[in-house]
Amino acid sequence: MTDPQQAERDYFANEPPPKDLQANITLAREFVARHDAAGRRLVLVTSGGTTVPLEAQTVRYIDNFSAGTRGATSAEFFLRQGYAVIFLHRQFSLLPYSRHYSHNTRSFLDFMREDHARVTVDEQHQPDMLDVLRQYTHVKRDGRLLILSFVTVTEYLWDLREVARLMRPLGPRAMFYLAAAVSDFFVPRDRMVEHKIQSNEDFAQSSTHPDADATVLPPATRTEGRKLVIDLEPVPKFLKQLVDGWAPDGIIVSFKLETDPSILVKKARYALDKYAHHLVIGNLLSTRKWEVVFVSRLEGERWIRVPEHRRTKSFSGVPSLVGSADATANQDQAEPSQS
Ligand code: 9Z3
Repeated sequence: MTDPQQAERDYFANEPPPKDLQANITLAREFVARHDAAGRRLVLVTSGGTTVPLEAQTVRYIDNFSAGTRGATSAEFFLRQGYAVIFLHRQFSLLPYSRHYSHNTRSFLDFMREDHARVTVDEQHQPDMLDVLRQYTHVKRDGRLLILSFVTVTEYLWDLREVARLMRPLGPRAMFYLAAAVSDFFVPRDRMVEHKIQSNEDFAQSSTHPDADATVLPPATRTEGRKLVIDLEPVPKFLKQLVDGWAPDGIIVSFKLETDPSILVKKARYALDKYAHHLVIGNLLSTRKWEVVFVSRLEGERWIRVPEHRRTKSFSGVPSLVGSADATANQDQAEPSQS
């Protein structure tokens, strides 16, 4: 069994940091210091899916499912509660506030019309848009939202580690709300091919990136005959490191995503015990919009469900569990109902 600290050292020694890491650290350092001085609670919300590039000059990649609805919606709720929020999200996934008018089949332009050569918002959309605009303006005026982005799993982990270290001095005033869908497997840099994988055998590459130590293992992506073979390695388990090494006194809320209802609670409990997080929120891909299960040491297992009659789309077209005022919490131990 690999020592997690050694796995961490190896990972960050081998996987190059994102180009914008220093810029992100500078922004986050100022943000954390300012809100720490104001005595505010701070939460790092992660959101969206991470990618796993298959080539160094990336044309193909493996993606993790997530639109960013959970993260962007939750960030708005934290902001409403007075938190300062670092929103670490997958580039181009949903953002707090603008999510109400983006990524929909309806364009934001559909909410507007021309009135005497000026742009105005349609009468029917005025109340909702005014409400969103006021929240957004308020948060912007207070400088309480910092938006950072990642694309690959390696960028995500570098950003997570550095931001967590900056938040460490806040102790339990720092929360980590890990809604991003993070890849479990990846292509290590020293086994990554440099150029686009070729389907034509005559053009197939046998060598990896020039920095790579090709004597260790063959490229992780290679053609064998006409087949493409992808040989991924496990991403080291960082969820424990977050608790032990990077931000040991922070409050950690992580999400567990499954598709098989019969293992969801078991896996969430396992994560709670293994990683010593404060709360693990389990959800199933098919029902995540209206039911989640909270698994914690204090309360055991608690399902939260949006009542059936509320499971309609909001004006933004995005049904949302977090956004529902009358989501019910119940203590039932039953397996989630499938819809
Ligand atoms: C989640 O389970 C999120 O709730 C969703 C949200 C990704 C399902 P959307 O963005 O979806 O609203 O479309 N996130 C965590 C997924 C994850 O990768 N968890 C890891 C795991 O299950 C632990 S951090 O192993």
